[in-house]
Amino acid sequence: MFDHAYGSYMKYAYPADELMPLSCRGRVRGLEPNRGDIDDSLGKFSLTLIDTLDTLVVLNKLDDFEDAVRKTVREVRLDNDVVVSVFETNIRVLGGLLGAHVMADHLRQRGERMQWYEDELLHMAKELGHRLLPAFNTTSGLPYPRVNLRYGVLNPLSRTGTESDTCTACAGTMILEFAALSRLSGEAVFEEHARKALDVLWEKRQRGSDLVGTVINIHNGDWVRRDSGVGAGIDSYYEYLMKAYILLGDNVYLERFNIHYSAIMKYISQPPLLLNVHMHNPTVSVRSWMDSLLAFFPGLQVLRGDLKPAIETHEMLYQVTKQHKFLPEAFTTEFRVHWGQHPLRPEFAESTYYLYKATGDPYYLRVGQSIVEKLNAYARVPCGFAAVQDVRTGTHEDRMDSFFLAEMFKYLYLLFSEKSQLPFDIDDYIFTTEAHLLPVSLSTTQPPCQGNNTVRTASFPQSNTQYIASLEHTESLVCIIVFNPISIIQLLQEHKGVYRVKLVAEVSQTPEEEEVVPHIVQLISPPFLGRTVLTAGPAKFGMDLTKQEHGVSSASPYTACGPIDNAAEVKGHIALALRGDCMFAGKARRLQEAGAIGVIFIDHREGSNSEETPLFQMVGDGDSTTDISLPLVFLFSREGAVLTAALEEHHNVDVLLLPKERQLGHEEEEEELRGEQQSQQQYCTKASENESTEPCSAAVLSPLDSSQSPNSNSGPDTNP
Ligand code: DMJ
Repeated sequence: MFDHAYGSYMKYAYPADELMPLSCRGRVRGLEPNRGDIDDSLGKFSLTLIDTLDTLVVLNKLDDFEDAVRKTVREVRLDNDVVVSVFETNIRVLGGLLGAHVMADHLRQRGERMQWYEDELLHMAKELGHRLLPAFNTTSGLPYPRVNLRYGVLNPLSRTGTESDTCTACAGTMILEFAALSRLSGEAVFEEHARKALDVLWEKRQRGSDLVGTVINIHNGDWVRRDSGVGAGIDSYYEYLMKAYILLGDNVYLERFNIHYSAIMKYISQPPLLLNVHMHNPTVSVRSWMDSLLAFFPGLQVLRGDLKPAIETHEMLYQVTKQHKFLPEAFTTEFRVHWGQHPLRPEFAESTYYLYKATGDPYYLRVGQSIVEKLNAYARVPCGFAAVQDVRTGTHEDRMDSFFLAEMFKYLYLLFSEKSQLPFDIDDYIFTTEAHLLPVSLSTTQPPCQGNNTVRTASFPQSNTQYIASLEHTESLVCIIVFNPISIIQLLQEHKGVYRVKLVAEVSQTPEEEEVVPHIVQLISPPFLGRTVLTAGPAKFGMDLTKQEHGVSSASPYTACGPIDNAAEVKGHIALALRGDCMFAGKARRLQEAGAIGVIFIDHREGSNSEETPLFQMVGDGDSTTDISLPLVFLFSREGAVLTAALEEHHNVDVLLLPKERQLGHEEEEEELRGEQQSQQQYCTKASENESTEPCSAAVLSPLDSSQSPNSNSGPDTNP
């Protein structure tokens, strides 16, 4: 089937953007009657070829892939004087180039193929990224819906730039491709713009319902259409929040997704239906029909781990396809056709694939089989596969959209294939909304050169001097990584050969050769009594840790990146502060000023823990840190959660911050323990006299003898 579709495109249509499968020729914009908005996908850049590249690898057609990449590099131009949709160009062409680059790079590294490849596709992706960037030149940061590939948006020759609105999905479906481009190319600007657009959409959500509308004004951020669903106009905005978290590992995206998801499940999902509601009055449905784009949603629910509603909605969609052969573009809640067109959309196959992978239920293979059979029976024509104009009559339309090759064949092929048959490990990748493959390893690639903390001086180890010197001649702005401490430094060229040095990020790793002395946070007040020991990372600055024993309380704001508003509470305590948003040293200074006597930093990455992630040493901000005299340690989030749970239950918890080797209660420290038992006993007695509600159990009297510590109040013990 794929050979028939792709072969027909290459034979009858290439280098045109799309195949016209009934006329057996290519669709060239301007030469065919204008179809309105859908023609905005056509940029005279051989759209279908680029959108298909990584499908060739998935289907193990590696010779074809190599040929197609050569063709793309040699023959495709991206500087055409044509107005294109920013959204479609991003997901299909930029995504296509990036997915293909990632695959080409993978094959090249395996050493068998693509040895001639020198990142040409990535260079093309970068060029295209720059051609899309003018769209972001709005006061809000939401992108214009269209750009002229050659003239941008504001140039009088561009024939665009007068629009005031865009769809939510159009503005909110940039982050995967733009972040991947930034991280692969080293140019931060793409990720920054895509992120900003997402920030605006988040800010503009309806605060009562946590839903977003379908169309938004790009200049003032006002909602233009306030109906809210998970299909047309919004769909991939939600998809990209979830997948941005997976691809980039940034919790902010997951938190936003989760808030939206709860709202969707509260108002929009009425299993098995997914209805559109008014964002301000979400208990009222705004229409009684659903659109076929929402068929992707069960797949997203699988990624979210919410199988039950995914299975129910998918089953509902399957019943609609049984009745009408394909999913009509729109169908009523009684499954009647509302709009009969079916442009060979892949969303139902996509959800079927996810459900099969999650459940292993062969039922989904039979669903896949029915999709294949219907395509062959009702869409296959001599020159490819033709869209269905109306599912009720079965008439065809002279179009075969590029997503048919990019997505439909990938999901169907993957549904029926074993992991071992693929030329790469599918679990290392995530699908974009156009099913292009991006490696999840990008999450550990730092976004290049963000932030703006300027340092006055920096010294570079001898070994790096040569590297810097060679960069001087090529770039006016470079990022380099300087070890010991690890920091990402940006060199800004002020005049030729003269650089200003800017420290832009601390990196949460320590070079292997530098040994990190493991530290601990040991909870010593009742009921913990030293048995709860949390592995912690040290800091390269602040107090050299000796035994400290203090209550813990949280800073507000919890990140400690702004003025501390609960200084009175923090004063005299060890403060808790969340990692992220600003430098460790800055947080420490603010908390020190507020009167804290120590800081425990807690990782902001959900699920991180000291068993799976190597400990690292926190580094300063490039300035002198001799003014910071507090003891400082770092906990991964799982260990941090133990501490915060303890605090929640007991309000004040005494802890020791100290190097692990000095952990209280080590066998070799029996003597010290006995002394400690004594003091705990005193503490307990004293507390009882004060009518404390803290339990004073056998464990208190014998805290280190596990046979005598059946105390159910003893709190979580992470060090049995
Ligand atoms: C694709 O281009 C993408 O999946 C997009 O997100 C919306 N749907 C079309 C295919 O239906």
